[in-house]
Amino acid sequence: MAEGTQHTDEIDPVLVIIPTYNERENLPPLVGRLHTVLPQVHVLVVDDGSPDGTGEVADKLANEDDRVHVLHRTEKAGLGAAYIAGFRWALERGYATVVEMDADGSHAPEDLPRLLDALSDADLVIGSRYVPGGALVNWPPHRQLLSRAANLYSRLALGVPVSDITAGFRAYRRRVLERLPLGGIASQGYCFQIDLTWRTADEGFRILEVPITFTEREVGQSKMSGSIIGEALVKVAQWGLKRRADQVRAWRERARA
Ligand SMILES: Nc1nc2c(ncn2[C@@H]2O[C@H](COP(=O)(O)OP(=O)(O)O)[C@@H](O)[C@H]2O)c(=O)[nH]1
Ligand SMILES: [Mg+2]
Repeated sequence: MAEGTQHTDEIDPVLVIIPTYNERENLPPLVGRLHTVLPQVHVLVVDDGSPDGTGEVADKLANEDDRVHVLHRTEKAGLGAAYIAGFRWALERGYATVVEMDADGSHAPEDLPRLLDALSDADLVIGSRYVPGGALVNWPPHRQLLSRAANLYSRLALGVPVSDITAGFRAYRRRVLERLPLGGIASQGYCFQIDLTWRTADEGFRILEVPITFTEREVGQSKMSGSIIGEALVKVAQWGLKRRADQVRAWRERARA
């Protein structure tokens, strides 16, 4: 553990960060479900100036409920940048646990208590579609194929033993976020999840996967795009090559010693 970090195993207080881009219909019912299951958790909506008015919907929720907060950003800058801004906000305010959750209902708040329970044995808990008990509902075959391929590619390139490395339903202990170089993480799209996973593993933190059921959104549109896939392909290859080179250097040094 890094010097100066808190040596605490407290899970509370918990902040759930929900990044939004055009999710005005999805957000209120989701926050309602979350607070039914876990009344004590706080929510931070990170909205990138959604043209559909999601930011105003979030402001209204925040005005009515002290547990809800909103971070307004001026332009659509990607999932990664939204989460980094949210992580900084959480660290500044002393949250012990920081949760990532999509706004579209794909991640069931009803699964969150199991993620938080698993944190007592871990620093990062990933809600996984690909461990026994995990499931996919209504996800089109081409998205399943893309997700499986991304996971296989990432595992081969990076050698990180995680079944669902792109998963976006996660709980981090604050000590992980304190240790990672948040200012140096440039991943914009969904490869942000891959990026944080290998960095967390490399720092020696314990990662656990718990099964979740991922349900495709019923309202609104996916923001997945060709440029998001392209960014992931290039970045994962770069990280993989660098990690392999580092390993070879370490072997050589050990052989020389
Ligand atoms: N703030 C912000 N949120 C985003 C951005 N891109 C996607 N999201 C949110 O990230 C979550 C996952 O996106 P989604 O489009 O459902 O991706 P999919 O589930 O992979 O199809 C949703 O809550 C989106 O609103 C972005 O550029 N900025
Ligand atoms: Mg989605």
